[in-house]
Amino acid sequence: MTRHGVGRATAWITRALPALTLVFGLLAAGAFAQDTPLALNDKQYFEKRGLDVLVFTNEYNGMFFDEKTAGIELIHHGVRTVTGGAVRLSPTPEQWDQIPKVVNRKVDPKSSTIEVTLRYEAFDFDSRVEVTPDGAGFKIAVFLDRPVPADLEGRAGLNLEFLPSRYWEHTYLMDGRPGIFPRYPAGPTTSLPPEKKLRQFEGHSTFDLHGHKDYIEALPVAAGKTLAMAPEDPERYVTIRCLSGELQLLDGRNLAQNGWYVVRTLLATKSIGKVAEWSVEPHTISNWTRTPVIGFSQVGYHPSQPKRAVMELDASDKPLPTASLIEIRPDGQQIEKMKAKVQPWGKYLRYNYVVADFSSVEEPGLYLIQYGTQKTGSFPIAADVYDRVWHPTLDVFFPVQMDHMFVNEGYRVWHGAAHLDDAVQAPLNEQHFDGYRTGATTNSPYKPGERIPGLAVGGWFDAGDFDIQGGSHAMTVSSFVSTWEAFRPRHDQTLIDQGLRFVDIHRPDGKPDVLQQIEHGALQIAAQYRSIGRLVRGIVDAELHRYHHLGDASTQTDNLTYDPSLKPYVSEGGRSGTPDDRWVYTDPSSFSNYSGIGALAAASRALRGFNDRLATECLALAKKAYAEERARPAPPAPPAGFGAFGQIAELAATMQMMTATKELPYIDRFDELVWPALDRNAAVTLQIAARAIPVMDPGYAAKLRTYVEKYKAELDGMLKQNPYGVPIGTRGWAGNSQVIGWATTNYYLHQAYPDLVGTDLVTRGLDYLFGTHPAHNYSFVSAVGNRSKHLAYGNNRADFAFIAGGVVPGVLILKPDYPENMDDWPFLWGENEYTIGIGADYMFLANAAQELLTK
Ligand SMILES: [Ca+2]
Ligand SMILES: [Ca+2]
Ligand SMILES: [Ca+2]
Repeated sequence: MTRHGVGRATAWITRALPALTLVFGLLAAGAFAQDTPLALNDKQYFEKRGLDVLVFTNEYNGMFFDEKTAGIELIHHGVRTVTGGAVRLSPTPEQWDQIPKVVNRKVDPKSSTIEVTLRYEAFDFDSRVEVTPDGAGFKIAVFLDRPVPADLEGRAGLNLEFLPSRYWEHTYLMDGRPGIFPRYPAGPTTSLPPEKKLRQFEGHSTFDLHGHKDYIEALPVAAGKTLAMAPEDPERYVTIRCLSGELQLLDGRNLAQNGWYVVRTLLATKSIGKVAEWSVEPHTISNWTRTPVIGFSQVGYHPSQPKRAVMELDASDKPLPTASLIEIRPDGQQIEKMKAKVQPWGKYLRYNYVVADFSSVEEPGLYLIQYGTQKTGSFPIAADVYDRVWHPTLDVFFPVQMDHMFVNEGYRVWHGAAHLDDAVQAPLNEQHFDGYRTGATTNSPYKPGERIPGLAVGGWFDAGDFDIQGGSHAMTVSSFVSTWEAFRPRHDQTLIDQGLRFVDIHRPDGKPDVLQQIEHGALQIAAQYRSIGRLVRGIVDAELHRYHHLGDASTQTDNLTYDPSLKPYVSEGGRSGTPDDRWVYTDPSSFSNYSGIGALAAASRALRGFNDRLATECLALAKKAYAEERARPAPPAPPAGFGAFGQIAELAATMQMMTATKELPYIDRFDELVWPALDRNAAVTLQIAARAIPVMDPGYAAKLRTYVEKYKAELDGMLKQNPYGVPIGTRGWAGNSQVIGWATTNYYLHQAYPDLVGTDLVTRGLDYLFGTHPAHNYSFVSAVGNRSKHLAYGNNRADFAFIAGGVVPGVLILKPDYPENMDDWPFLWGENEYTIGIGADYMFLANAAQELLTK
C-alpha cells in the first residue's frame, strides 16, 4: 500500500485516504472491531489476525538491561507497538533500573493462559502475572502470595509501555476526556530526595547530581479508569480498562530520551491474591493483511550481477503470479521491461516468501519493481553503482567518530575536541555498566586512579556511545589496512590535522583519507602500548550519569585534569575538582594483546612512506609485545563474548606479523597454528588462512583447498535456511556484521579458488545490506541507496537523525519468529546502533564488490 513497501501507519494513513474513510464508515456502524478471540498457538503466544500478544517469549537479559524487548508485548497490525508489560518498580523504568527475573513461565493450552512468576531478588518480592484471552482482547492480572514489601508500597505497579513514535500525532480519551499524545516530553515530573531512590544497576546512578542530590520521576499526563489510545486510527486503537484502582498515562521520555509512553496501575498494598487487573482490547481490522515488503537493493545493480527481489508476504496473503521490472524513461514514461514469474520460496519465521528474478535485464537505466499495485522506489542498473557507496562511511561516519578532535562539516560543528583529560587507571574490582570489569590487580604499571600519560590522542568513539573500546578499535585499524592494501583507495575528501586536532569534512587536504584514519587509530593504540605495554579493554566514563551523555562529545567531560584539592565543579589553572576523567580498563587476556599486536603490525605496513616514524614505532611495539605474549606461561582465556575470534587472535596477529616482516619464525608459527584452527572452526579461520596465501609456500594453497571444498558444501545447506541466501544471526545483537564477514571471506576465497566460490556469494551480502532483507527494505547503510536508515542509534539519536555512512546491526529476530528493525524509533541498539568495526568492514566489502564486477 505504501509506495516503498515500508509498512508504516502514518504512510498508510496519508496514502490511503479512500480506504480509511471506508474503515471509519465501518467503525461508525460498529462493524469495525472483530469479535474473534485470541488463540494460543503452538509457538506459545496468543494470536489472531492483526494482533499477537507475546508474554515473556523474550526476557530481560542481564547484558544491557532493559532493552525494550521483553515482557508482555503486542505486535499490532504487524508492528511491535507495546513492550515491557510486567510488574515494575518505577513509573517509567529506565534502561538501568531494576528488572524482574522470570523464575517460572507456564503455558497452559487447556485454559489458554500464560502465567509468569517474576522476582525482584533485592526485595525478596515475587509476583505472578497471568494473561488470558477475554472477549476480543485479553486480561492481565497480577497475583501475590505475600503483600507488596513495605519498601515498594506505592511503587510496585503493573506497567505496559507504548512506542512513542507510533502514538505521537495521535490522540487519546481518558474516561472520555480528550488529550493529544505529547509530541515532545513536556512533564510533569517531580523531584524526590535521594534516599527514596531505588538502587539502579550495581549501585550506579543515571542522575547527574552536579551538587543537586534529588532525582526525578514522571507524574501522570492523564489518569482515570478507561484509556482509549488512538481511537482515530484503526491500526493503533487500544482500549485499556482498569478493573480495580486507577490507570495512569506517563511519558518516560521526561527522564530519558529512549523512554516510552507508559500505562500503569499501582498494585494494591497490604493484601494478597489479585492486586491489579486490566482488560486490554487492541482493535483489529477485519481480514487485515500486511502490506508486502519488496526487498531489493536500494543502491541498484551492476548489469552483470544477479537481480533478485524477495517479497515478504503476510501468512494469509496469496502470492501473485508475476512481478514486473518497470523502466523509467527520460520522458517520465514507465514501461514494463520484464515480467518475471514469481517463484515460491516458502515459510521463514512468520512470513511467506516469494522471489522474482530480473537478472536477465542488463541494460543500464532507471527501474522500479511492481508487485500487484505496489511499486517500489526507483534504482539504477549501471556499471558504476558501487563506485561511491563507501564514500559516506569514510567521508562522514568516521570523521564524526573521531575522538580527541574538533570535527567540522560546512557550517556545522559535529563536536569539539573531546576527552582531552584522558585518562586514569580504573579502580580494582569494578563492574562497569558497559560490560567492562577489573579484577584484583590493575594489570598495568599504574595505581588505581593514577594518570596514564599520553592517551588523549587518536581513537574513535566505539559506537553510539563515546568510549574507546580496545578490541573493536584494533579490528577497525586492521580492517582499514586490508582495504588500503587490497584496493589502494586514494580518496581524499577530508582534512585531518592532528597538530591542531581539527577535522573538516568535504575539504580535501592532499592526503588519502584511509591512511589518515589508519594513522588516527594507530596513534591511540601506539599510545596504549607505549604507556601500558598492551591493548586496553576500554577507556570509558566512570559514572553512569556521564556515560549516557547525548550531544557534543566534548561536553561529556570537562577536558581538565582532575585535582582532588579543588571542590567539585570548580576549576583553576587548567585543573578541575570534578572527578570526570575517564577510566582505563586494562585487559590481561592474550586475545586482547594479540588483537592490538595485529593492528600495530598492519598499521606499520600501511603507514610506511606516509608517517615513517609512527610506522617504525608500531612495528617495534608489536614485535616486543608479541615476544612477551609468546613467553607467557599460560595465557588467560579470551573474555566472554568474543566467541570464536578469541581462539584465532594469535593466528590473526601472527598473519599480520609475518606479512609485515616476512620473517621465518612468524611464518613457522602461523603454519603451526593454522591447521588446528581450521580443524576446530573453519568458518571463522578461512578468511585469515586465505589472506596468508601470498606469503606462504606454493603447497599451502593446495592443502587449504580441501577446507574450502568442505566449507562450500556446508554453505550450500546454510544458504537454504532463509530466502535471502545469507547467514542471518539470531542473537541479541543483529547480524549484519556476520553477513559482511561472510561475504568478505567469500571474496578472499574467490580470489584463490574462483572455481569453488563465485562472485554472487560476495555481492549477495551487499544486496542484503542494501535492502533485500526482512522487515522493511531500507538500506542499512545510512545515506547509501535511494532509501536508507534515516534514524539510527548514532550519538545524535536524540535528534532522530542519522550519521551518513554508518552501518546498523540490522534485523533482530525476536523470539520466537518476529524479524524487526525499527525504522521510526532509533533507540534499540541491537537493531540500530552504528559501530566502527562494521563500518570499516563494510568499506572493504564495497570495494571488493566493485573490483569483482568491473574486472
Ligand atoms: Ca561502548
Ligand atoms: Ca584527506
Ligand atoms: Ca576532567
